[in-house]
Amino acid sequence: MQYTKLFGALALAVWLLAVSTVQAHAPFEGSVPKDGATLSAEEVPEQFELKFGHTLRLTSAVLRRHEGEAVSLETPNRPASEHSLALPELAPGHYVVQWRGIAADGHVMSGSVEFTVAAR
Ligand SMILES: [Cu+2]
Repeated sequence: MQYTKLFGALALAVWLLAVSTVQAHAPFEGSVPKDGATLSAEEVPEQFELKFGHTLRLTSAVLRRHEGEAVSLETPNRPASEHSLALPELAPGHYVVQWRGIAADGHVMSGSVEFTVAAR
């Protein structure tokens, strides 16, 4: 009986921890351009947008061109659920944006988005 109660209390504690952790995170909800997108030369964006389910402070975002140099994108140093980053002029090629941020609960998050700018 005692063991059953103890086990039940432990299971509840683990479940509550799991639920609070999931809710506290700032889930990645997408970007513009989308991951895997292929853009025509006419669609080349001037901004890179990131969207999260909760507020997150972006600490860095780096744009890399395939076999090319890495460029740091300026990140607004404030918590927000949507971020819009100015892009340099993009020549045709394959690009990767690697971002890092800190969610409101202090968890470090990171991810990357790849897209291609097609040649004319
Ligand atoms: Cu978290």
